[in-house]
Amino acid sequence: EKSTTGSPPKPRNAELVAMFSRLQQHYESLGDGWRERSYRLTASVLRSLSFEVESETDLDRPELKRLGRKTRDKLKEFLQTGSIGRVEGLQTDEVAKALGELQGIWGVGLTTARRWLGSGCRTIADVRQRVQDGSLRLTADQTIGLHFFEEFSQRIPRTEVEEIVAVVRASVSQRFGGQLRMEACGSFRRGKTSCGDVDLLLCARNARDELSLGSMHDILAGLVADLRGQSFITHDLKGGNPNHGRQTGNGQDATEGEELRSSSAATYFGVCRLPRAGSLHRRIDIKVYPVLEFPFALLSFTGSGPFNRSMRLFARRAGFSLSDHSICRATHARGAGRGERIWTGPPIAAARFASEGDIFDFLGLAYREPWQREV
Ligand code: DCP
Ligand code: MG
Ligand code: MN
Repeated sequence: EKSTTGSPPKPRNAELVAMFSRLQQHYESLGDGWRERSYRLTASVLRSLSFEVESETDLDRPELKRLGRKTRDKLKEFLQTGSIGRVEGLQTDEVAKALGELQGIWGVGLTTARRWLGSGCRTIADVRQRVQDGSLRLTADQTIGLHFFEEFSQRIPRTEVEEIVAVVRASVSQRFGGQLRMEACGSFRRGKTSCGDVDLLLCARNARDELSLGSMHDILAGLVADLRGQSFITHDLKGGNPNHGRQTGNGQDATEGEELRSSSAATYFGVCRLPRAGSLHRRIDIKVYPVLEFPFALLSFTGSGPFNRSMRLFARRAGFSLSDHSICRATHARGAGRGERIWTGPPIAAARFASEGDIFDFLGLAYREPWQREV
C-alpha cells in the first residue's frame, strides 16, 4: 500500500460502504429491487456507524447484529481476507451487456434472460437462430418483441408521439364525445425530446360520466377495437403481469386476480403504426382509471420510475403507502428477524386529492413539475 503524506489511512467503513454500494448498483442495473434495497440498507447502516469495523467482535455490536446472516458473513469475510468474493466476482461487463440485450426484447425479463444466457444464448441473433431451429420456444409477447426488436429499439421523436396521441384522441372523441379525458404520460409528459414508447392515461371527465360509460375494461376494449379497426393498432401484447393479461386485447372479462383488487383500472399494451410510408411500429400503453384515482394514476404513470420509487419511499417513511390508486396509512414493523412486515390501512379519502399537487401537499413535499421528475 502506498502511503501519501498527511492523509490518514482509508477507513475500513468507507471501503465496506463502497463494496456494498457496488453490489447495490449492480443489482439495480439488473432490476433486482429486493437485493438492491437490501444492499442499500447495509451500506447506509455502515455509513452511519459511530465506530470503525475492525475485528469480528465488532460484528456483535447491536448496530451490526441486526443485519442479515449473509451480510454479516460478508463482513466477516472482509475482516478475514480483506475482500469480499461476491464483489470481486461481480458479473463482467460482457455478461451484464448480454443480459441487457436479451431483456431488450419486449416480454423478456431478468429470469428469462438469465435462463437463456445459461444455455449459451447471448445475443438477439442467437435467439433468432434458436427459434428458427426449434430449440427455443417464445411466448406470444416475446415473438412480437423479437420480430420488432429493431423497430422498438428506435426512440420515438416527440413530434411523432404527438401524431400518435392525435390519432388516439380522435378515436376517443369519436366514440366517447367529451366524456373521456386523456393525458399522454411517461417520458412525453416529462418533456423528453424522444420517447421509448407512448403512454396514455384515460379517465371519465367526471364521476357522472363514469357511471354511464361502463367498466374501465369496456371503455378500453371499445377504444382498442376502434384503433385496431383502422389498422393503427397492429398487435396486442399480454404484458408480464397476469392481471394485465387477458382482459383488454380481446375484450374478455377481468381475470380472477383483477377482481380481487380494489381497483377497476384497466391496462392495455400493444403495438401501433402511423399510416404513412416508412413509419415504424411503436409500443403503446393505454390505461383507464376511475375518476377518483386519476391524480394517483397520473403521478405514477408520469414517472420517472426512479422518481416514483423515491416518492414512495418518502411516503413510506412518513407512515403511508403510495400507489397508482391511492394513499393509505401504513405501518412497517420490524420483527425479531430481518423480515419487515407492512400493515396497510384503508385509503385516505380520495375526495381530498383532486390533482397531483394535492398528493405532494399531503406528504408535505414541494410540488415538482413533470419535467422536474427525473430523479
Ligand atoms: N413505471 C413505474 N415502474 C415501472 C414501470 C413504469 O413506476 N416498473 C411508471 C414510471 C414511468 C411510467 O410508468 O415513467 C411509464 O413507463 P415507461 O416504461 O413507458 O417509462 P418512461 O415513459 O418513463 O420512459 P420511456 O421513454 O423509455 O418510455
Ligand atoms: Mg414511456
Ligand atoms: Mn410505457
